[in-house]
Amino acid sequence: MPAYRLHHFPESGNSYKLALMLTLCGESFEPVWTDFGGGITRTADWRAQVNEMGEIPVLEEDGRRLTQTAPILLKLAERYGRFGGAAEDERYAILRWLFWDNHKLSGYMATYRYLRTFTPKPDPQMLAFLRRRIDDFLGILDRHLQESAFVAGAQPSIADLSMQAYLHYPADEHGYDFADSHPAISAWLGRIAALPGWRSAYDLLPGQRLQHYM
Ligand SMILES: N[C@@H](CCC(=O)N[C@@H](CS)C(=O)NCC(=O)O)C(=O)O
Repeated sequence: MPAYRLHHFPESGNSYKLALMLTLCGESFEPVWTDFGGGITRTADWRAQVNEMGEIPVLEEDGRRLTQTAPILLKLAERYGRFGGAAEDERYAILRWLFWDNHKLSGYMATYRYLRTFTPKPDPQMLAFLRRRIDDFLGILDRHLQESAFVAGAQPSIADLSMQAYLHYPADEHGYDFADSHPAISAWLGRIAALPGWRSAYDLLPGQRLQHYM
């Protein structure tokens, strides 16, 4: 198997998606802490050297840089034969929820949590707009999980690993008490955390932490 290096920062749920997948597949990786808070991913140099899209995470496989968690998770699922779904219907469901997660759940939650908790003076109107959108997405997910143990069916998949990432962080960061507001999501997070080898982001991703303003 390749030697992995993961460019990350600990608060990055997107980085955590890959760290967790590798860990559950029994792999280790060299963590490369990135000064996201200091703005390095916005520099032309970093974009030229590391990721033209200006985003964390970046996963290096034997020096080859890969970006975008969804296709990376699909690639790892195929390589390790884990969390990729068995039947065609299940694989379709995984893709469907991965797209939804990237566009909606993770996309909005990452932005909301970052503004809310890790910036000194977030715009209240912006926070209210994002929160309304996330409330809708969480309602959709909670209803889905009332009927299904995992996102794409009875078995855990990379869609679960992707979608749980931003929701598993401490409640004081994202501002939701899921046990109270979304019991099916809360139970699902518990099922994922019970997977053998599961670890939290702050356990898996070392490095300097962002200032917490809340
Ligand atoms: N769809 C991307 C999202 C990556 C992403 O948005 N990463 C954040 C940090 S967790 C970032 O670098 N944001 C920079 C920006 O939006 O300008 C993925 O799945 O890898």
